[in-house]
Amino acid sequence: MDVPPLTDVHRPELEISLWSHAMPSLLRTLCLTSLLLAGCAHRGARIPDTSPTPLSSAELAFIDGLPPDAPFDMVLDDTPQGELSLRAPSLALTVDSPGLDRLEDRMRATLLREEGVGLAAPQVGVQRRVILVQRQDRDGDPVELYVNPRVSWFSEQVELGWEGCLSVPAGFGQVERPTGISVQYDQSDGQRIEEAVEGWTARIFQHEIDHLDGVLFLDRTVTDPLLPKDEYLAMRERERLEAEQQQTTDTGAE
Ligand code: NI
Repeated sequence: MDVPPLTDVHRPELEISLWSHAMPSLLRTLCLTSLLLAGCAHRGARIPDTSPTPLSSAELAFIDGLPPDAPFDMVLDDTPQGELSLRAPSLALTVDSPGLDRLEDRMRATLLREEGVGLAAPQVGVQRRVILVQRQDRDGDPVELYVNPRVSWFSEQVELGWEGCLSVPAGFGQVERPTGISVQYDQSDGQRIEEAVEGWTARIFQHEIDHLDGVLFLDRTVTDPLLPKDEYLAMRERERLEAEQQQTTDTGAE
């Protein structure tokens, strides 16, 4: 997730491309459309519910193609790879899979370079249910890795908020999302735990977990057309200055 001013196979790719070639385009479109509609209609839907498997030799070769401190290339939505990787559901991963540590290192290097607050593995070409989330609700805003995350509960209360995406260069848009969630994920010791998350961090979790089901914020935004990045940054800067001025006025009135 990209919000700079707010602090701000079994190789899946091969399977998908085989699937893509083998299937007539109309049928393919219908399948993708159904996946997207399913993703939109049921916020908590996980598609598909696969058993976790370790990274394949082809996935490991891709991850180990560069050193652990080397960022991945981002998969962008307006490219042929983006249309497949970003729109396909990702597979569950075993938490003790060889290579997960290198995947994490390279994803962290990517998030750092992109100055984002969250990243999902399919955004770097790895079709697995793995995300990074900056926990702005914790001291020091640590970036943490989550394996097989799933939202198990959504609050009825919702709010609009601006979102961007490292895979969507077109711009930013407002998305209505529940303000609180419960998220389940697998810990490294194999335990599956559930945690309540609120506010901005809950929004990041929802955005990243959407990626694992092939859903982009574009599917949920009420902003049409998107606000280009330079205009978005200018708007946030204006808001910041206005808030500062208001604070000065308030202080002067005391
Ligand atoms: Ni994103």
